[in-house]
Amino acid sequence: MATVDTSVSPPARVADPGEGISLDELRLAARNHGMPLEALRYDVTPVGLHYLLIHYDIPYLDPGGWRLRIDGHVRQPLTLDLAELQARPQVTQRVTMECAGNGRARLDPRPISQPWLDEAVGTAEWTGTPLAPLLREAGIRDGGADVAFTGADHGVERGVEQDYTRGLPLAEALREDVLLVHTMNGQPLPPQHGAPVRLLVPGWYGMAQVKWLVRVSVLDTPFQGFQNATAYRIKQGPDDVGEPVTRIRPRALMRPPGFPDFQTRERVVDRGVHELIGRAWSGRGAVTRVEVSADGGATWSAAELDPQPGRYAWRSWRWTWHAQEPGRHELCVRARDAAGDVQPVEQPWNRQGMANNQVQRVPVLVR
Ligand SMILES: Nc1nc2c(c(=O)[nH]1)N[C@H]1C(S)=C(S)[C@@H](COP(=O)(O)O)O[C@H]1N2
Ligand SMILES: [Mo]
Repeated sequence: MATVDTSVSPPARVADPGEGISLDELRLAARNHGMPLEALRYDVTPVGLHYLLIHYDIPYLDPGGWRLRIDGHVRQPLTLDLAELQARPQVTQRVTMECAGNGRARLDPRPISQPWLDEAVGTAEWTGTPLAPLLREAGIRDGGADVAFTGADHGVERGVEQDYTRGLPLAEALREDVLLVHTMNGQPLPPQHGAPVRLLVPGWYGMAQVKWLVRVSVLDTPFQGFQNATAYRIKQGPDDVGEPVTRIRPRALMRPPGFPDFQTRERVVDRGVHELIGRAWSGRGAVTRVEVSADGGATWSAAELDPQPGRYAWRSWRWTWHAQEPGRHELCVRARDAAGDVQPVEQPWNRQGMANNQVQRVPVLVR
């Protein structure tokens, strides 16, 4: 891959002590919006309220001219157009997707990147055709290791010019629930979510869900591209190799109660009884418990859970808050999953702010 002058494309860094959000971070935040937390009320997030993360520009792909190439370490490379993909068996799955950088802007020191607070999440009904039968038709040769998925979008990141490409272990790519999707909530995939076709890998953080997909290539060596080897890793120091970011860690969010102040978005509620509602999810095992604290995390009690609507879809929860004492309070919520993982109260800091699932804190004024 070509490299570009680092005065155009700076290296990764963390903010200096007290350094505020820059125009660069604001520009990223304005392009890549979160899901407004009041949208936690919907089982399936309306398309325009689903979060968005786009590394470069949204490419324009004419659906009539779009082709998907399946090649690499296979016996018979394939090329498909959209009609052929849609003529294959179709599956619809409700899946919660979350950006691996969710929560990053709350870390101290703050990794400079897309400055998410808590809202980089959404749940959609995705329709498409399973990838595994297509890979079997292409005939994976012995020694297949990873599958590389390439989007039509092009840019430069920390000096490395690239088409957005992610590698996935072959065993994950062959899961029956991994889909090539063309439909979101019953509508054709919109441009910002990857039209005409994206990859769906239920349970994995967003970076694996490659949009504007044009090439699927089986590799006989581990994928070493930028988005796997450099970007999506959990590391402490700038030169650490780190651990790859894979499946979504458990997280719960609440719909903030009452009404907000315009500028600070601090909540105001009347003294009395309030039903708190929200959602919880994990890509590592079903959500087994959600706990709420009305005193900033000093004491916790269990929320009531609805049934899990599909293995990789968020689960709804509710908890009754007796807001007796006028004044300022802090509400918190945390989830636990079947793998025994529970959200940390203290920040799980890492240098790129990846897979950070510290508990949500919602300041509320009771009047
Ligand atoms: N081709 C391509 N695919 C991509 C991205 C991208 O920039 N280019 N961003 C990834 C990241 S980091 C996330 S979190 C999800 C976001 O998907 P959404 O915008 O549909 O919510 O898309 C992933 N797929
Ligand atoms: Mo992301």
